[in-house]
Parts: sequence; C-alpha cells; structure tokens
Amino acid sequence: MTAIPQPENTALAEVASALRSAGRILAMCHIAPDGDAIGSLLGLAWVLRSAGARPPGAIALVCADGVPEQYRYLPGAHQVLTQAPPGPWDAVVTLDASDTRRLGDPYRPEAFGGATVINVDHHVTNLYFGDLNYVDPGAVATSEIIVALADALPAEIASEAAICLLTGIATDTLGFRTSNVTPRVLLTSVRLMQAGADLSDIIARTLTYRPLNDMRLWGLALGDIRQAGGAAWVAVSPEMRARAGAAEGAESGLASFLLGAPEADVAAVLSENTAGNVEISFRSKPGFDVSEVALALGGGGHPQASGCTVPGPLAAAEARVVPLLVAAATPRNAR
Ligand SMILES: [Mn+2]
Repeated sequence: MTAIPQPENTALAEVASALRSAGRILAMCHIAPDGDAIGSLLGLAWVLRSAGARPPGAIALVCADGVPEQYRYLPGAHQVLTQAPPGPWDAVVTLDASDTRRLGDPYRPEAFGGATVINVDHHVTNLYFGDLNYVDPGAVATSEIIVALADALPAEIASEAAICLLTGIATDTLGFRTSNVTPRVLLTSVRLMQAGADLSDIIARTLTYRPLNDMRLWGLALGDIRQAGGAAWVAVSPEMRARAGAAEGAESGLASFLLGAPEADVAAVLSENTAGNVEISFRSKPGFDVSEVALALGGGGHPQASGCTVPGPLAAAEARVVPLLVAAATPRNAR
C-alpha cells in the first residue's frame, strides 16, 4: 500500500499564539453564508476582543454575500463588510470554507500584505490552503472549534460570542438532530447557554424561520419530486423563484426536508441561479456519503451534507448529477 500523505493540522495552541501576536486581523467566511459561517465569523471577533484590547479597525470581518436577513440578530452583524478593507494584515482567518473559491472575491492573497493565512474549518474535504491549518472534521461546526480556540487563547466567552457560536452549532446540526451530535456537543452548548445564549430564540430565528414566499417556492418544487432508486431530488428554476417571489437561498433546508422521506437515502436540490449556474445541495442518511459526489463535481462538504456548483442549464446539470446520486444511494455492502 502506498501511503497517501495526510495534510497536517497546526496545533490549536499555535493558532492561538499567532492570533495573540497579530495586530491587524482580517476574518472572512464563505459565500452563500449559513448560520455557522456568520456565527463563527462574529464569534471569533468577540472572542478576539475579549482576549485583548485592539485599536478600532484592527479586526475586519468580511463575507462577500453579506449577512442574510435571518442572521442579522447576531451581535455585531452590522460590522460584516462585503469587501475587504485595504491591507496589510498580520493574519487572515478563513472560516468554514474548504477551499479558497468558497471565499469569493475577498480572498485575494496579493492584497494581504504577507499576512499569515489561518484556515479554520470542519469540512472533511478541506484543501489545507492556509499557512496554518486547523481542520477538525470531528467538530459539528466551525463555531464549535472557535469555542476550543477561546479556551486556547485564553479568552472569556461572553454573551455576544455565545449567541453567535451557539447559532453556528444549532444550525449546522439542524437543531441537534444530526448523527454527529455527541454529549460533548451538548455540553459545549450548555456552556454557551450559561454564558447567555437563548437556544429557543436562536432556533426560532434560524431553523423555524421561513417567509411565506419561500414556502411558496417549496410548494412549487415539491410538486415535482423526482426519484430513482434510493435518491430523491427536486429542481428549482429562476422562473419558479420569480413566480413564488422568493429570493435566492429560499430553498435552504429543502434537501434535508426531502431526506425525511423513508424512500430517500440521499436527497438533492438543484437550483439554477440568475448567472445560469446550478447550485446543488446534497444530503444523506448515516451510512451514505454525499461528500464524494460533491467532490467529484468540484464541490465539497461532509458525508451527510455537501454541495457544489455546476454549469447550467438545469437539465444538463441534472443529467450529470443523477447517476452519481443514485450510485451514492447504493448501500456500501451492495457495491
Ligand atoms: Mn459549518
């Protein structure tokens, strides 16, 4: 057997020490941000502030797509910029992104002025693109890693940080319903609640939140569920989105909903965006792996939740994706 070289993680203490000594820090999360992207971004900022005073402007927070409506309750959400302010920076921290493309335009190493790039993530498909890399696929959320980082700095987790970090953990676990939720995750969450995070408020604002026009779009998509073997999927076109009056991103959560069907081992939502590309979300039941499907199509993610973007139109994307999806639904012992 040929040994496959495994990328090495930097010790968390070394990441903490790099952050302690960095004067100017730029932190960024991935495009089309979810609760963990925004939660870990803002949570890190609060943790860094409590680790030591820095002059105003010393910490900049960037997400190319801004903060979605349902996450604007997060303390500090208004501080998130869509473009990186001018460098130089001492450290650039990337959060919840398995590759640099996921970071969008703000990831421009030539503008960082020699900053140390610190890649903090929990995706098993992470490409270890940083100067320092702390990737823990055992963590349910990047926000869970930020709790460990706070302890390593050390830094107190006050209520602002706790709200952001519990939001990341609660959303990435779909409200503590995913198979990777262990007693450790619950204990960390208890700690964040004790620090001042209101769990039921977080769940209501993120997971239960669903504008009527989003529901109208779900209705259109669910009216035409496609199925082959153990795979179930739906397609969302720009026309459907316009008819429902729904914004891009309205289908978030739809793949997990489809997976609730006992007939589905794997589920997907194919959504054509206004640029003509098709964004695909994959979900699978434990024992099935959709990270490989996403990776084969240039994306990434976790065994139970992954995603990619492929060229449109929808029919072409569907023809490419469905055979992979059906193969992923075949149980391992039947391969
Ligand atoms: Mn995440």
